[in-house]
Amino acid sequence: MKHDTIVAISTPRGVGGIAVARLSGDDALPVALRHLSVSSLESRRATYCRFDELDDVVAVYYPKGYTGEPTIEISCHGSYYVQQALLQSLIDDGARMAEAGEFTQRAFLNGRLDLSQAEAVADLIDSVTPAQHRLAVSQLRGGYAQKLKILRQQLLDLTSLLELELDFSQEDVEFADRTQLRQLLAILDSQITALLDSFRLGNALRRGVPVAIVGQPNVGKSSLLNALLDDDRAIVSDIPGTTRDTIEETLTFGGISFRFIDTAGLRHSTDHVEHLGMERSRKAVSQADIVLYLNDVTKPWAEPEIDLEGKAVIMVYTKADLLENPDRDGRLLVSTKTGFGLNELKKEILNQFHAHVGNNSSGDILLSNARHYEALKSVSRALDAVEQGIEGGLPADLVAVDLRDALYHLGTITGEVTSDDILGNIFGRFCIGK
Ligand SMILES: Nc1nc2c(ncn2[C@@H]2O[C@H](COP(=O)(O)OP(=O)(O)OP(=O)(O)O)[C@@H](O)[C@H]2O)c(=O)[nH]1
Ligand SMILES: [Mg+2]
Repeated sequence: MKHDTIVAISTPRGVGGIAVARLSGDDALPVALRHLSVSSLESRRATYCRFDELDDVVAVYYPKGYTGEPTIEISCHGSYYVQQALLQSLIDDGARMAEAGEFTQRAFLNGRLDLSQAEAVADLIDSVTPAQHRLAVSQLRGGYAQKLKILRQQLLDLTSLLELELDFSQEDVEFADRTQLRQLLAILDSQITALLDSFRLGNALRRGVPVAIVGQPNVGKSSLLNALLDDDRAIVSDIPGTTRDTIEETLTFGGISFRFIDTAGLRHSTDHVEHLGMERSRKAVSQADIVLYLNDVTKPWAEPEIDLEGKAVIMVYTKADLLENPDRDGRLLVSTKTGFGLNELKKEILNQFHAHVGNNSSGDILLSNARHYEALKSVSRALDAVEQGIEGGLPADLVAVDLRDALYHLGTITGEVTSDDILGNIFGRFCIGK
């Protein structure tokens, strides 16, 4: 198959000291050489030369680059004009503008990366915190792919055990070795369950740990969000019921991203819109890992009228500046007016994160991608059907159908099985030049 030659600027949009244009495809070298002031490029060596009359550049030729195809990277001065003119010259000469994610898609199609690794490239590019970076790197470099490979091998072992059985089915033998089948199933099941369980942490690290701020109206929820962000993000007023909709903002501390969700105050109200808001508050709590339950320290304690089952709850007493004698009495006191207690609150949030969300049974390997999570759930369902089939004495060929189903879903993670829809969805999210 011949690969047409694609080109894009791979550095961020805008003006910079330098910009890098990437050219990939079968004709990448001849196309580039027509514009460079040298007659050849040594492989993997930086060559200082001129690009037409446009700019002094540094060109590097990779016979098999990131995409697995001949690739040229040209570093030019990062002016808007130089970038555009350089691109245009290469396009006029037969290269085509790359689509979003097309370099990485080619790397996948040419077998340089599996699909989960290609997705990790996107995560790596997007990573902001050390935790996100660690997740992406571990998914990119092996550990994760290795784990999936082992699962796949175990599934294949199961299949061949079953097929052995199929071969003998005319002779009406029982499953050759049911205990072995069951053992393998149990091992697979526990590994998949551990991975599925790790998604809570993986997803929290990747997307930010959801922290809901709840409490009665006027206790200072929106003020707390603003104080944490150091920004006037949410409307604050002394009118109870100010916040109607949930407001979400991300803040990073202790190497972890937290998604703070300010919610509508909880109270009995006949106002329709306020009711809708409180519905959203409940939903925010149900999806949160950590809940900050706020109470105005000058008011009597109000029992939370919301289901906090299974959540890490931090009781926070607000408006500490209004206390004449700020006696902590073991309570977590904060004031958004003076900033009192905010650092302590952050520390407590980190503690709760490590105690309740940050523990993980599947070792270093975390599931952080929602697509993989759904696929693994399907694998798990198919394996349940296999188990039931075996227990129920179903013929081996019917059990094999469920087993193939499990293999299919596992294959969608790494890309042994793909559809254009899946690929379009994944690579469409990249930006151009990646
Ligand atoms: N003295 C003092 N007042 C505060 C503090 N935090 C908030 N307030 C005041 O309390 C009132 C309510 O604050 P909000 O942040 O809007 O309260 P809320 O919990 O978001 O209220 P709803 O959105 O109505 O549920 C405002 O008048 C704030 O100025 C504080 O730390 N000290
Ligand atoms: Mg509010």
